[in-house]
Amino acid sequence: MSLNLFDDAEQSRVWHEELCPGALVLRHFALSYEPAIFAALDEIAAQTPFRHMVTPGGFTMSVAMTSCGSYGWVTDRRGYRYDKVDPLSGKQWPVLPEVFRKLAEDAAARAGFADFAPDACLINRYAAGARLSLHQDKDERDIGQPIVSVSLGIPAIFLFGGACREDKTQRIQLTHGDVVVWGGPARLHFHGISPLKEAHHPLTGDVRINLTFRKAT
Ligand code: MD3
Ligand code: FE
Repeated sequence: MSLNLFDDAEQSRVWHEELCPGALVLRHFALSYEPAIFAALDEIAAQTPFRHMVTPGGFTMSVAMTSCGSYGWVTDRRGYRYDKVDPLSGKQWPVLPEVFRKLAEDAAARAGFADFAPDACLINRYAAGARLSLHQDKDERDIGQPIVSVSLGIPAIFLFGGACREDKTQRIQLTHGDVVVWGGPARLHFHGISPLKEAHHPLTGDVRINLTFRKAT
């Protein structure tokens, strides 16, 4: 399904694609928030740098990560969890920038989640070759709340499976400015990112940045 919206000039190039019930792609939705997003990202990375975390199984992730908001997502040999403290600095994560909150809430509202109130934003950075293997996001307390993801920079092939790991996966290209709202029946679907191909984007250089907004607690 695809339809055009002409509600205001800046959002006039946004269109919707439903991947399955509960998974709505808002193409170009983040473009009107762009300058403020990049200013905020630079400030966050200066306070809490991107780092390659280690999984409980002992593998170093190819994706570099950081967080902002009341909670950050961390993994180490002890397991995966949301934590109020950045293990690198020993301090709280940077506050969720206003533009991030607005973008996440506006996108969720577009998809029918009028009272989404994210308390965590995981920021993933992919260089060429980086990937994220098939997984579910189920560390959040209330899976009735959606996750909002924002893609920036070079494109990625997103793998979108079903409720079981064995279910067949759709491959969807996510490009700069695309926002996806994942809720309802899609909330616990398996998903991942294929190894990124080398590319260049004027705003991010040779990387892809993905923001995922969550209600962790
Ligand atoms: C589908 N990130 O951080 S965003 C993650 O592009 C993650 O960095 C990917 O998977 C990335 O956990 C994919 C798309 C996404 C995020 C959360 C989902 C898809 C989802 C939760 C449920 C179903
Ligand atoms: Fe995920």
